[in-house]
Amino acid sequence: MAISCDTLIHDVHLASCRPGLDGPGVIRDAVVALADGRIVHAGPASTADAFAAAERVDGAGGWLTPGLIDCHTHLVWAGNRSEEFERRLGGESYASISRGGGGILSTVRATREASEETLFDAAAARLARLREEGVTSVEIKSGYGLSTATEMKMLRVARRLGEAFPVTVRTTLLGAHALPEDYAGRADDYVDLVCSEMIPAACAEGLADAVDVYCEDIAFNLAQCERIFIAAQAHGLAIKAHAEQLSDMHGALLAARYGARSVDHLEYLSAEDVPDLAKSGCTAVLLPGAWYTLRETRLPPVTALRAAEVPMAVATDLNPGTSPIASILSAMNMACVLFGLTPAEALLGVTRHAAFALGLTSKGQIAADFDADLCLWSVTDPAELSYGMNLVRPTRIWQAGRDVAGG
Ligand code: DI6
Ligand code: FE
Repeated sequence: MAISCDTLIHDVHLASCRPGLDGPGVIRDAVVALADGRIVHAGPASTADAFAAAERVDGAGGWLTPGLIDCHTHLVWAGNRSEEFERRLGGESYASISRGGGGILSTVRATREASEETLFDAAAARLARLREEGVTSVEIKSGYGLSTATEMKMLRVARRLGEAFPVTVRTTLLGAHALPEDYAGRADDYVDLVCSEMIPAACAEGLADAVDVYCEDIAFNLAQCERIFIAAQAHGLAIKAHAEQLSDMHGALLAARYGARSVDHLEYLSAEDVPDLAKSGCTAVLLPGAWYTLRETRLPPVTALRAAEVPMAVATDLNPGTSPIASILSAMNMACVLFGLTPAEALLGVTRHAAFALGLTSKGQIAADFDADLCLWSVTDPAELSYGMNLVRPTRIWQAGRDVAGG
């Protein structure tokens, strides 16, 4: 008696991204069966006859990957920073522009003034770019409000994007992104606001899945970040941290000690901090777009992270200042070319490991009982996804078992 299913995808190879298999979990000459939004079977082509499918899809010898996951974006913002881009090309540093009231604070001014609708429309256009490349899950941070009202406005927009489009959205409160002008010289008072007002407000409306901080000498120090981690934990929210981007403050280690799901950037992470990071089970999120845009020179310790088997994720860090790059495939290419990841590691970085960074336990792999988030690629090798820039697009995209390639 054949097993009924909604969709059977045949004549494909799988980059399953499952643990314990070669590279990105290669399974050649396979079939995948989908039912009720889940993967019910992924196995050899010979098992196809066991299924009676409402729809059969001929993969034409192409490759199936899990739906791609962009686990670190700031894609809700108003205004743009092209003027700052020109100043940096002229030799000004990111840090000096920030200290002079530009950078994040210039986006904060524009975002506070923008309506929720204006923010939604601008963010929806950026999200569409990511979805065209096969992104089926995305993390979206606040952090350009730096006031409770505007931080909540940003998180509402992020939640609405997940309701309006076929994409899984995880939201992150990043109130501790920069010190707002109205709190100049009063960083501890502003951290009080983040802990006692922003986090409770986000929880009261169910707007945040995690809390993030910018642990950097131009942002918040270890003691301030620790207070925010304690407040996040008290409210049952996951923890993330922008750490060791521009200096080594050992912020990653502090976040890992508080059970952080991910620590992000890590250019200045010292090799001696890696063993404790590995023990914590935290995911290292690499953001080559910011490294490229800022023309950084200090590389994250990829060799040490690899040797310690710290899961490495790769994300766009899509934001108006340091990574105006709405392309997960370009981030994969830069992770290989600039940071020395292999194409297999880059693909795991936007699937299984990105799922770890967001606590998405049913995503990021092609295996029975995982969500039916999949991309079909007309390529001869999954390495083609990171091989170039703007060379490939998925020919089919399924999100929760629905074909969403068209929109
Ligand atoms: N690190 C970054 O690279 C971004 N935020 C952060 O904590 C910068 C965001 C911006 O410049 O708008
Ligand atoms: Fe970021």
